[in-house]
Amino acid sequence: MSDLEHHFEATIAADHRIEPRDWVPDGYRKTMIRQIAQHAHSEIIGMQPEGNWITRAPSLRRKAILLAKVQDEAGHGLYLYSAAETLGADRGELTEMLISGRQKYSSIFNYPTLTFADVGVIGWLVDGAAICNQVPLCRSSYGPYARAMIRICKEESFHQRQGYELLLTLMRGTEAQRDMVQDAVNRWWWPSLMMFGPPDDASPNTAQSMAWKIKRHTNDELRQRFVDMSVPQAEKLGVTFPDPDLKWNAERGHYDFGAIDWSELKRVISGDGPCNAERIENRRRAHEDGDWVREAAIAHAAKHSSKAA
Ligand code: FAQ
Repeated sequence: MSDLEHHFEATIAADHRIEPRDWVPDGYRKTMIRQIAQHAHSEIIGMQPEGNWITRAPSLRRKAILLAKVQDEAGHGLYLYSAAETLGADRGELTEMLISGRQKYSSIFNYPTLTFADVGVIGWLVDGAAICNQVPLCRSSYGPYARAMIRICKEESFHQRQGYELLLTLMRGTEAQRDMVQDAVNRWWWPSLMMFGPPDDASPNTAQSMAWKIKRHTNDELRQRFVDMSVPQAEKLGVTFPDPDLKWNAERGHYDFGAIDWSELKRVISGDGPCNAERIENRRRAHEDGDWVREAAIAHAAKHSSKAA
């Protein structure tokens, strides 16, 4: 084993952080870029479902909250692209890979937001699942990613609470508003469970990512944690999850839940979800519309550096 390899292995074994200056195996770099890029793309594409409701938020307060949340997501995306750049990735290339379908983003953002209750349910369940997945990533072995996660998780906690508070308000409203919340929960529950990825026995990356301490828990462990956390929150809210098999298992000390339709996750990841084409088309248009901004920024930087020289 070379000195460089030894340093890498020792850093992982000691639970220290790998930094951009450190040598890493190609596989580690590739996996880290894939995960960070997929995460960044998810934040950026994830602005669309809720962005859909900014102009129709029912009050100035709700609009201000939603605007702030969607702006936070843009910030998370940019922050994560910067982390990917520390591994040698090029931000422009990552965007190209996203809009040409060569890189993935989270399946969850391919579902439509049909009513304002969806905004609350995304905050509660989608941000809730994101936090469950991302808190352990604060201890991920790659320093810039782990540090990005600390700030991102703090903001996701605010997102989760605004969603839950929105739903509590709707549940105190009319019968029609309560029905709207239950309908949104019925549509988002299963896709939220799919956010954690395929089951462990069908997850090609988990074993290596756990060995490299990129991931700290398996997909199924985090999914179970999310279910256990969500059931009491649903009871407090007064809604049910659309799963007749969901019940407490005293022996395991966890909730049992029904079978997930993995064919749906496969379909949505491979581009055939309800909104995939629309999400990518919007992203492509926004990127092309932004061409002149990037050109102007480059021209400005060139002018600045030639003046300084
Ligand atoms: N959707 O072997 P595994 C947010 C892919 S939160 C799409 O298990 P891994 C906040 C996977 O990449 C959402 N693709 O993979 C927000 C792999 O692809 P490959 C984003 C999925 O990496 C809230 C293949 O399937 N969060 O944005 C999905 O070990 C509200 C095989 O899977 C993150 O990205 C999926 N659900 O584990 C924003 C967190 N699941 O190799 C706006 C960081 C799996 O074939 C509003 N990422 N795939 O190219 C992770 O923790 C991991 O990457 C997992 C997947 C757990 C997602």
